[in-house]
Amino acid sequence: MNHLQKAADLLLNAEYLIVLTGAGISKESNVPTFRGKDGLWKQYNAMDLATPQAFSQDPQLVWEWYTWRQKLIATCIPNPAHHTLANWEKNGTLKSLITQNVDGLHRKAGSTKVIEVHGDIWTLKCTRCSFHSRKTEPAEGIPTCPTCNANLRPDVVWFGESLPSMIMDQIFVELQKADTILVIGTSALVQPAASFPLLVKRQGGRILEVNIEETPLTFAADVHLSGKAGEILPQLDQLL
Ligand code: BV8
Ligand code: ZN
Repeated sequence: MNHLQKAADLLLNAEYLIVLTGAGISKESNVPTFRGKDGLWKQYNAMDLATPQAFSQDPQLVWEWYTWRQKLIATCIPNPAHHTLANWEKNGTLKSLITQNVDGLHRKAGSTKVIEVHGDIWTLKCTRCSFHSRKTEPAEGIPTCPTCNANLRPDVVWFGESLPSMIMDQIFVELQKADTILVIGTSALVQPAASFPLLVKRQGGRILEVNIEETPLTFAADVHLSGKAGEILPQLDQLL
């Protein structure tokens, strides 16, 4: 039996299917990945920009990078992989979707049960008070707080920052219920997200992986589907 059919059978027999996505699912929407050959971090070092230290040292540089990404993401549209997952939510195949992406493309495709573990690139929060807001236009310069005038920052999770506890609680509820996790387009390097599939495995669940290359998770996958998410997800959908 080929891998695709085996994966489809596992999806059909799943009682509680959840999905974990990374930057690879948005690659075919022209959102650059982080670590691929044309990855975002290639031009910049992740540790130079997506950290609280970088922001306090040079908020201008960090905001230039986020504004550049916002402008890029504003022109991107969901691809067939995002649409397939949105349809699977509607027809009950998929119970919840955990994404590491901050590009909002799952919501744009119509998914609603989305847990954005690293936040949303369009949201801002104050570096001093509790002010928080969401923009649809890219930032200009360093936005300041209308309440206390301090610098605003992107409300995303940077390296060295822990994920919001409310988000972690939601994730553990989903992981405990899951008997199957479909992992799409992540290099499985960033913690704690990279460990989520292993938690499902440890409780007797199955891991399906869709990626154009092998990752540190491939050894634990029950099925590894090698290829582009935008092509494989519709093929899987045909078999369900
Ligand atoms: C935490 C949000 C602790 C912002 C991001 C050693 C040194 C320093 C730190 C650490 C360390 N060891 C562990 C850490 C902790 C660190 C970490 O994991 N570092 C790694 C890199 C070693 N983690 C953290 O700091 C996390 N917090 O641990 O807190 C703590 C605990 C308690 C109290 C206080 C603190 C926070 C991590 C979150 C960082 N924020 N982004 C922003 O986006 O601007 S991470 C960033 O990487 C993105 O969110 C991205 O999603 C994420 C993961 O990358 P991927 O999504 O996997 O993307 P990538 O490009 O890597 O891979 C793409 C994949 O797709 C590839 O496999 C490719 O083959 C595939 N692909 C490409 N095209 C396709 C495809 N697949 C299918 N189809 C295609 N067409
Ligand atoms: Zn403020």
